[in-house]
Amino acid sequence: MVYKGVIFDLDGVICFTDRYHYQAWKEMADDIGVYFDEKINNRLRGVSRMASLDIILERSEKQYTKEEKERLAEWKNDRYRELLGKMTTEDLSEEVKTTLEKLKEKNLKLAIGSSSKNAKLILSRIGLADYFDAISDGTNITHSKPDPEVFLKAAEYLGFEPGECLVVEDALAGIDAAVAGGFASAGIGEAATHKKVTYPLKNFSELAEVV
Ligand code: B16
Ligand code: MG
Repeated sequence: MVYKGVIFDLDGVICFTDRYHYQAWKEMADDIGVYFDEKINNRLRGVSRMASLDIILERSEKQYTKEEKERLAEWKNDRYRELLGKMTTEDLSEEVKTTLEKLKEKNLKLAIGSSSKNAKLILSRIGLADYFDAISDGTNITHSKPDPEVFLKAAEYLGFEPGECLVVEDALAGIDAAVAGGFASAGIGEAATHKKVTYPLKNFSELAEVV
């Protein structure tokens, strides 16, 4: 299959903001006395902010009101954005940079398909503010992964059909979303183990060999 576009998840694919999400959620969970660890954190990959909070609060004995949950999510997001302030262009790996360049040389159009409402801030921290042909993120969707909305919007912004695009993901929920939207997919890390992934990848650079 010859693709016209490639749609990238951000956190866990282009850069590794997952450790900052973990740190901010961990501080919040410790503050309210709720157990939280790396294993629970893995369930938050690709999941929206409020849905992530609901997963963390599964361990809580207290029932939180909508307003209380909004306050907790806001606290976590403020702390997360403070941590994002530490990111620089050094946080973009040579491997990712070189592979993206190779795809551009093949005349592929590149888009972001991320659940994050902080995607544009992250892209600017790592020096990719104007690099992608389209950005679909948490600010333009109402349903997060495994719903395909974020990828359908990315394909629409690129002007291509889902069948003409390849989605690159690190989360199982992201591959579910790609399948639901009619996209081929490439999986990194845990996403490479998904039964329906089109191309299980060992590393990011292998992407240049499959498109
Ligand atoms: P925010 P992705 C996702 O990014 C993260 O994997 C997930 O952990 C996070 O909860 C979600 O973005 C929302 O992020 O709180 O910044 O809006 O993997 O879809 O790029
Ligand atoms: Mg991800």
